[in-house]
Amino acid sequence: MNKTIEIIGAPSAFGQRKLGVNMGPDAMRYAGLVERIEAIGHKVIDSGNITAPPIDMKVYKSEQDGGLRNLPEVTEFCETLCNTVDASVKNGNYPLVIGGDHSIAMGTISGIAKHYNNLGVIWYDAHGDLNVADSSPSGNIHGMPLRALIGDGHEDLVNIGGYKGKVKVENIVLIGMRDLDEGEKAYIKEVGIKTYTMADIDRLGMKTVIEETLEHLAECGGIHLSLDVDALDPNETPGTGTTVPGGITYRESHFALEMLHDSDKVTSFEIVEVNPLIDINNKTAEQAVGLTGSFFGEKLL
Ligand code: 6HN
Ligand code: MN
Ligand code: MN
Ligand code: MN
Repeated sequence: MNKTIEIIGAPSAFGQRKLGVNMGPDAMRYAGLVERIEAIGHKVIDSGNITAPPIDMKVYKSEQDGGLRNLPEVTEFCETLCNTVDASVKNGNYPLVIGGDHSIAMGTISGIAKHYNNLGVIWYDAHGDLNVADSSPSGNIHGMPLRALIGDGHEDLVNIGGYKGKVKVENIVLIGMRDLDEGEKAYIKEVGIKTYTMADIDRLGMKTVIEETLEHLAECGGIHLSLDVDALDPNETPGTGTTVPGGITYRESHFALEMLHDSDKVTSFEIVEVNPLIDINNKTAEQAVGLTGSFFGEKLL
């Protein structure tokens, strides 16, 4: 079924320390994002990039132990993104949010969750992004969005969109995990989040992982896919700020997204952490576009 897909560029670099990830949305456009989706037969509305507060380079580059780096900027950015995504769903469009660092998920999902009973979230990432300020090794807010969406963390982050508790732990599936901080490991065990580590993917294969994921989220009123490109192996996919060796292959990721497309269960999509300034010839953005094509139903024959 053809959709009207609204592309919302979310050029945030506030959630981490490497500038360039704010150029991710345009890198994906230059790699042919709009044309690729239109060629499948969908209608595309490119709504451009949402306006980011200015980057204060002195603050951005300053050393800081722990805490919450760029908290006011992250909050302001996510509030704007939340409103944009909310309007997109209200208008009957299919939101495709392109980042930007992963802190933007707090804006995206806050805008989406109120439209569904029990929103499911697939978090395709090397990391859990389940820190709070006290468990964070970096103070980088892109390591915290999923936990804030559940309802833990700084009040400003937890209340983005004017309400708290956007996602329930039982409606989350983590895929691709291979770098979890101690506090994140303890939290996952404590609350029992469904998790597929790289070892699980090796053992079960991606087909079973995606089948079980959809089974786990079968009662959810909608499903959001949050895809951090660092889930993929950095040998193939180098243009991202927090690479971890031993990742998911590009081919396996295509397969996962083809399966999710065929299920017709995923109701919104965001792809994050593409950083063209640390990439090789924009290949990470090109892969992100290729994966997006699979997700929206591209077929060879
Ligand atoms: N991401 N767990 C580490 C931290 O600093 O909290 C890494 C987070 C990476 C976040 O990739 O979206
Ligand atoms: Mn992430
Ligand atoms: Mn990550
Ligand atoms: Mn780590």
